[in-house]
Formats: sequence, structure tokens, C-alpha cells
Amino acid sequence: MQNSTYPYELPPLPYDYEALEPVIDAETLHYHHDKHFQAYVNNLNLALKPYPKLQQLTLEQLLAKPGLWPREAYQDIQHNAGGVYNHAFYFNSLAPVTEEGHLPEGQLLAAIERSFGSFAAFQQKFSVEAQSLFGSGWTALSVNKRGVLKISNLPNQNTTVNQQEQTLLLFDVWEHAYYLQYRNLRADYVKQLWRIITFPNLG
Ligand code: MN3
Repeated sequence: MQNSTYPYELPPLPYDYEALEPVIDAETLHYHHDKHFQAYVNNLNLALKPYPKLQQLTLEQLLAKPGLWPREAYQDIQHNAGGVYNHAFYFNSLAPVTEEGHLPEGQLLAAIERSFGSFAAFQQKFSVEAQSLFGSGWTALSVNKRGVLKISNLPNQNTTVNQQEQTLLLFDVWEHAYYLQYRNLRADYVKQLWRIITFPNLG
């Protein structure tokens, strides 16, 4: 998706709607993917319609170059390009529950252990960060060009691409990601999400 260009299309969910149960139920996935994600795609196409030069860029190039966005369209592009990028990453990073869980391996695991002491300590710190985000947004693990790992909260639809960093992990902590199933209990949703989130392979 980060290499896609205008006009953007909603990527199909890479698994069945029931595949993430019991952590995320089919009703939540239908709303989140078919309604919310689709709306970001539609609104990004609308926002870019008057700007042929921006239409030539890939989604990742567009996000990395906010200096090119016209002032009158700035908010729309940030909100919707970010929304498309973040949701594509999030849905692609989820996988059915397995007994052993989906743990980072190799270089990524080594980098996490170097930065945070242990994988358990990283999980704890990341979960606290997700719980502390006020309002709507995302909790991310990213890596900068010098290889430094960072946990951060991204308000609304900000992305790690905006900060010139590579996204490694993204938790959607907007209420629409969990409210149908977990109601107001964000901490329960975050705790369960560790069972279905997968990590990229850095080698
Ligand atoms: Mn969402």
C-alpha cells in the first residue's frame, strides 16, 4: 500500500473476518475495515483530486513530503493519507491467534532487548504508552535512520513516516478499533492485541 498511487483502492482484508476471533470479532472488523478504512481511502482520493502533481507520488512519498501539500488541503491530506497508511499497516500486521504467540525474531528481537532490556519490558512500556494516549491515535514502535528504536503515541492520523522513521509496530487505539467489543476498556483490548500482532522480519 505504501507504494500505491492515486486513485487509491481499499486493499482487501488479508484474512477472513472471523480469523482474529476471539481477540477482534467479525463485526468490529467489518466496521473498521469496510467502513472506516474505506472512508479514509475515499477522502484521500477526494483530497488529491485537484492536485495532479501529488497524484504522481506513492503514498509513502506523499507522507514524507508535507512541504508539498497545499495549505488549503493540508489537514485533509494529513488526516486521510495518514489514515490509509496506518490502517494498511495495522490490518497487514494482524494474524490469527496461535498457541506460542507471534514474537519478534533475529535482529528486531536483539534491538528490542538492547533498547528496553527484554521483550517483556518492551511490551509493558508499549502497553502503558497505549493506555496513556489521550483521545484518538496510534501507539507505534519505529526505527530511525541511525537504527534507534522508539515507542511513541501518534495523535489522530499522524504517522511515523511524517517523522522520517520506519514503522515496525502499530496499535490502533481509536475507540472504533475496540468499542463494539471491549466498550470503554482500552487496556483489555491492548492486552489482547499482543496475541494477534506480528512483527516484521529485519533479518
Ligand atoms: Mn482505525
